[in-house]
Amino acid sequence: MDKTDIWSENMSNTPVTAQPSNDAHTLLKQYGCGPIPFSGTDNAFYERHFVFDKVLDKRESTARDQFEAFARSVRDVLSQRWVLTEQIYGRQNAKRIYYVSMEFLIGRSLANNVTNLLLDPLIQDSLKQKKLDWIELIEQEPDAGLGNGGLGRLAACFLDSMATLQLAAMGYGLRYEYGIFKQSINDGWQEETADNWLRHPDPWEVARPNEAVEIKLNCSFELHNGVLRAIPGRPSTMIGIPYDRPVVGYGGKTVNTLRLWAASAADYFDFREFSGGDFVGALAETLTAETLTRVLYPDDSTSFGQALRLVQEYFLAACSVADLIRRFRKHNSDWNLLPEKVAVQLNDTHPALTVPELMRVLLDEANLGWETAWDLTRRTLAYTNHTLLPEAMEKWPVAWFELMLPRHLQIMLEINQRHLDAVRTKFPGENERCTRMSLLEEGSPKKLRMANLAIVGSHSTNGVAALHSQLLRTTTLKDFGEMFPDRFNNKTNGVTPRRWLLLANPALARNITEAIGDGWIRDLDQLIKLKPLAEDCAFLAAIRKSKYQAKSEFANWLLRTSGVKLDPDTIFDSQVKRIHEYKRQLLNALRIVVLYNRLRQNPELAMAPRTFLFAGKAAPAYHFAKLVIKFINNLAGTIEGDPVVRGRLRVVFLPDYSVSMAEHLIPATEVSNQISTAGYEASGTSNMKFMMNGALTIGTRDGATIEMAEAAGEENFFLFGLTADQVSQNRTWYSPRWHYENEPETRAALELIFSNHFSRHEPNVFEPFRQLLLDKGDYYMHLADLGSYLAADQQLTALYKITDAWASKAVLNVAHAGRFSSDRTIAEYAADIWDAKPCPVS
Ligand code: 26V
Repeated sequence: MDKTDIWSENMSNTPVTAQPSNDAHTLLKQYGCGPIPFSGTDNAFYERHFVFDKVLDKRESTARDQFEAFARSVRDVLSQRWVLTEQIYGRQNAKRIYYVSMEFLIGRSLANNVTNLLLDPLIQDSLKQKKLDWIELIEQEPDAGLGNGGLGRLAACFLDSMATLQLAAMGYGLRYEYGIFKQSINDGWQEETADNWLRHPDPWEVARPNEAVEIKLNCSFELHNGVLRAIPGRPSTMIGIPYDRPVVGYGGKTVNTLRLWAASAADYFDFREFSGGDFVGALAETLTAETLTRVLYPDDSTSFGQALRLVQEYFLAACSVADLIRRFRKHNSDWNLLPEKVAVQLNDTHPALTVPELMRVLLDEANLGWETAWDLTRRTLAYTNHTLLPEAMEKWPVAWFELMLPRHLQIMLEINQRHLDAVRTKFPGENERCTRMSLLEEGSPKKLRMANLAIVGSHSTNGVAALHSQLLRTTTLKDFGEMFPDRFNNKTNGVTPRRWLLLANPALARNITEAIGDGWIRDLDQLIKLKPLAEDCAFLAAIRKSKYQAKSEFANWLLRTSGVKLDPDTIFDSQVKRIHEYKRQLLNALRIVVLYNRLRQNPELAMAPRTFLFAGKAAPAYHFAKLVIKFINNLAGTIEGDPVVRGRLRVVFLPDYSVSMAEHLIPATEVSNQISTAGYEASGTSNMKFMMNGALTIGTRDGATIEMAEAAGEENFFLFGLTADQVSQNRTWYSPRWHYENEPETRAALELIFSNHFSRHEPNVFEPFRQLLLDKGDYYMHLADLGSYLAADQQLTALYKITDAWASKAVLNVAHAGRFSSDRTIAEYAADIWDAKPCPVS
């Protein structure tokens, strides 16, 4: 990529104040906030919210009231920029980018918005004046968990980068009343409870009932003995109400919008019907629509095909298409301009019904012919794939479309017919190819394949790291790669350095800024200037000090929030992510069992004291993943109870992993575990966050970890294990039993587990591990990689003893992390897929 137009334009585009100004009035004036003081008098920004929003005496306020007042005053500061941003986009008739995603894992917004508005100095003054505790204030805000994991957090990082790069972009998602479940641990087992994150009014969101849209389904629903049943042939309507949240670009110039749709049928209560006695039908309609956006589906690996999830997906697609078309029509009368003025990025196949929905609007509402509608649709839409796991590929029963969306089914069947004609023309006589490429999967029930729909209905299909994109094109989607070679491309993921470095790790951020200035915040490639400092003893000492500070702060936070005490003089070694077989938390646990065995056998053995940190949620129905959580907790308990190893090895499972927890844990981590079976982790993004926070990675050659090691030099990584090629070749002859029989440490670790050493009171609870690892062929090849994992681990702990050598590698990792900024990723999407230029708001 040439560094794209975006980059150069962006660089000349200074923020509201190039440097955070200490002069509060000047800064506020630049946000159009006139002479109102931020705090002080009763009429000040902060104080007036108690009186005028809450009708409350400030002295009677709770911590939550104070958070709301504070957040509302920050919102006041950004509001005029927010209005102006949309005005300028309209005035310029800018090309709009729409990022459509079922998930946005936003986390907390207060500190992030303050940072991006450059309000930090002002806020610190004001807090001092008011004797408010910043930490307590920001912890009042619920962590907006509207996502499962990587895919949802990526969407949130992208919003930050799109606003920072001044793109006329908007996110579309669903306003789930309940986000990802809260996880607690009971007797080692995961338990789930509802995440009622909207219990209190959310100070960021703005409801816009005036911009509500109507969505029609060809069936209704009724409640029958507590079960929701579809009634065919009786159409119903849902209302989508937009709730907007500000997305502040760094520097505070651009304030974009994340628009989340809430379903409602309240306005559609048909009282005539109601009084006529058919109140069950009317009630059921209300119930369905209002339940529709009630909860996020917490499964990120299996498409277990719940009808309600399909309706959620359609609802997102239909609301978003209606909204973006309305905005397009406001400034353009010629439908042919659609691809020039609108780019829609589909975050996985979850919003893939955007394809037939846009077709429907162009055919039935704009009255365009098929060829024109198809051409406009394809040139407007683009699709990102985030996984190769076959079980995560979405397929929906044709019968459900017959029932709910017959017009969409008709359109999809027509798309399929024309698509298969084209396949037959290009590959005459290849019937099997046609069967594989069809949007329809034969069988009972007959299903529609959403990935095929998204590829055929768009002009771009991208993977999220080089290896993943290559595997997509050459294996999983090989037929499509051959049919449409120009459509396939790679966009390696990135993460926003504002949240993940500047905000999360102030000590390291300060080190960096003191050494190279603050240009890195908007141009992360500037971190390369740190490279020569990897040899500078004073700088290495400063880096060690900031890491120790982050470790201590994390330990304090953990003690305060959960009572768990950590020793910052041990190595902090982390694996935090969704719990999944392919991510191999079990492999990590086996490594720890081996180390534990070594110490039990030889208590005199010199071994650096270590703290192994785990966090992550398992899908509620994923029994094996839940058993892994149980094992980690039992392992933690057994080690803690064993006087020989206590204080030398420590295992901690931190319940309820969230964006906020990651912001504390990642800066404190020294060793990042990225140990998926090669070929299965599409990209990974926590790997990048750890790297830019100066952790060293122990990992497999998978996803973006490969590119990270390439950037920093493999000598600065601890890579081990089978490559993706070897994994696919070894599939046929791999024998986990061979490892069990020939590797004494592997065998001893497994024997210890099977002897109930970690389950004295729950005999045989871990027997499924025997079946998985030994009897059923160990699909994810844990045993194949355990030996080399241990060898890499040995090298790593040896290096740790040489403090300068370790710090030097940490600096080299940070210095080469520039490429993993989501600014770079977004600049590539803008240049290669969206053809979008910045639209500065000035
Ligand atoms: C999958 C499914 C399957 C159907 C049911 C609902 C549902 C919900 C979420 C998902 C997400 C699976 C895909 C995913 O999260 N992929 C992750 O995307 C990250 C961002 O690109 C990437 O870094 C991770 O490697 C990849 O696993």
